[in-house]
Amino acid sequence: MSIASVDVIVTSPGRNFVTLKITTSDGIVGWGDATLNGRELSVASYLSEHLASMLIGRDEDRIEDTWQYLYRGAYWRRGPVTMAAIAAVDMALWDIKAKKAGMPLYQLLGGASRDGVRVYAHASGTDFEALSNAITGYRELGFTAVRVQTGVPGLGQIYGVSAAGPGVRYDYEPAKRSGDRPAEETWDTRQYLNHMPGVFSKIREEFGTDLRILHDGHHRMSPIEAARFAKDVEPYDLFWLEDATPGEDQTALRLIRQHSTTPLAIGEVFNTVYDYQTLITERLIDYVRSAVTHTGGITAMKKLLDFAAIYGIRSGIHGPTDISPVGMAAALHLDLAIHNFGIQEYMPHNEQTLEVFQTSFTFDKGFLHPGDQPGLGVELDEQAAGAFEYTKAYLPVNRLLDGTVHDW
Ligand code: CS2
Ligand code: MG
Repeated sequence: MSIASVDVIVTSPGRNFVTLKITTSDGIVGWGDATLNGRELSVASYLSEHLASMLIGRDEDRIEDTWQYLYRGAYWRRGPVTMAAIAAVDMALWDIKAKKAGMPLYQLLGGASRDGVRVYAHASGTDFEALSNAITGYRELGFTAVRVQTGVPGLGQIYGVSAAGPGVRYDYEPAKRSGDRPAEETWDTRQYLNHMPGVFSKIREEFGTDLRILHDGHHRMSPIEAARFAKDVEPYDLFWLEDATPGEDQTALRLIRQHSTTPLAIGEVFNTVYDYQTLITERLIDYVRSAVTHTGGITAMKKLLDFAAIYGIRSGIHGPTDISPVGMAAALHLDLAIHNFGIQEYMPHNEQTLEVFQTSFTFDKGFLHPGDQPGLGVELDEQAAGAFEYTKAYLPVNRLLDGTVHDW
């Protein structure tokens, strides 16, 4: 058997997705997610223009060799575009291997280490009342963990808070179809630092101590601001503070660690284990945030999470709606199998997306399970996909009140 065809499918059921389809000479199909929010066509062309031809005729079972061939053979290694392309190939080959074995992928990764995968939902609100309603709604759905994002008085539309208004389940889509340039948002860290501790205090008062509360700083604080924030929120027992400061400046987290025991999560914008080397070996983080789709696939993520396990660091795989159901399924199979599982992000995809991607993972009382279909358990309906044409969309650009460009 060998790889007979490689196809790249770009579709936009509510938001843009790039999916790789690999078909073997025996007609077995594997799917891989290659979605990079705001830069989708770069990955689509990397796959169709540069990788597809070199995959034809390769033995689909040689997953590790293919990974090394694509990583080292590129010469220009690492980076979000390259690693998303390699991830899609890797996911599709693991999908094929598990289908050939007649097993769900997690069985090939060591079998289940738990009965289900604890997930967290995105609760947000422009003000506390809306936020409280959203948290209540998610708790009624059985969630035991929520990420909390809220408006900051005096600031307009900010990260993580749906412009569509409050609700238990809304489609917060950060990428905007804003024509030929990104939309712009404004930000003021000082108002944010002064506002948020009071929000967490009110949440603990209203919802008690058992609820796991997560918060995403989204790369916006300086190291000392992040150290202050992590210290200020310590009494509210966050499950994690995410992207407190731009994570590529790995040693900056030493300062946060000196001031607080608030657990830290970083890595959704990383794409190889090398982005984590200091963070993991110095135990500067508690959770690894990468998405399977952005970090070279299942082969690379398993190695990264096994490396993290040696240092007592757990998984917190990235799972927003800009990771497709294929990428989400890959995360769930890893989540079920690895020992050092932490938590899984879960933003439910909208109805249009689920018209295109037939999934088999299930939600029950705050936990997901990948299902026991052979492979990843997700199939793409190409006819349905053809009905949703790609539309350019950009993540916003963020500016401070004085106009200085800032991390979004
Ligand atoms: C966010 C992401 O889910 C998260 O933790 O940081 O939703 C991020 O904003 C998007 O993936 C950007 O495309
Ligand atoms: Mg995040």
